[in-house]
Amino acid sequence: MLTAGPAPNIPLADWEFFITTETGQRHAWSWESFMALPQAEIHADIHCVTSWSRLGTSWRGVSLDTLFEDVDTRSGFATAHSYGGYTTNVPLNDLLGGRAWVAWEFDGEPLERAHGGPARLLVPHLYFWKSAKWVHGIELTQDDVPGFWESNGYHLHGDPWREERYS
Ligand SMILES: Nc1nc2c(c(=O)[nH]1)N[C@H]1C(S)=C(S)[C@@H](COP(=O)(O)O)O[C@H]1N2
Ligand SMILES: [Mo]
Repeated sequence: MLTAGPAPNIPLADWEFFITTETGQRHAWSWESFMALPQAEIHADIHCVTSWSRLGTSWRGVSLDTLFEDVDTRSGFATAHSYGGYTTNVPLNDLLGGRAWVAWEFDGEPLERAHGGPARLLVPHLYFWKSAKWVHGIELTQDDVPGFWESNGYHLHGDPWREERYS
């Protein structure tokens, strides 16, 4: 599976990235404040659940560790929300420890809209449906709440090495 629905158009002036916690705290970054954060270069292989892989991809973006620095939470799970309505659930642990980014550059170029621009979640160690395109923010939850594909029979976790495809 690839993309559900049309690619939304988000002008940078309107773009924001949020993190909300279980206590209702909301952290948010404008494009400008997001770009002022430390930027990381990412080299990773990505795996789609329908069998294709792309090896040695290069990205630039902000580590979720950076975005979570001032976030105080006891939640174990996260739901990524995309502009356009797509959602996907990921254990918070999988987003931390240098394993997940909000990426805005691919192969040295701004991320194309078709591939999630202005910015997408990048979680290369899980199946690529977890890498939400046009990412808007992350909602922290106590329970693991199935997202779009997860509600349609795909695995809650999605580790390609364990072939966690379906639930
Ligand atoms: N917002 C959103 N993100 C999404 C999807 C989607 O339908 N909507 N599809 C996922 C799936 S199944 C895949 S394989 C990848 C495809 O990313 P690409 O279009 O850059 O190859 O995006 C993931 N992220
Ligand atoms: Mo996919």
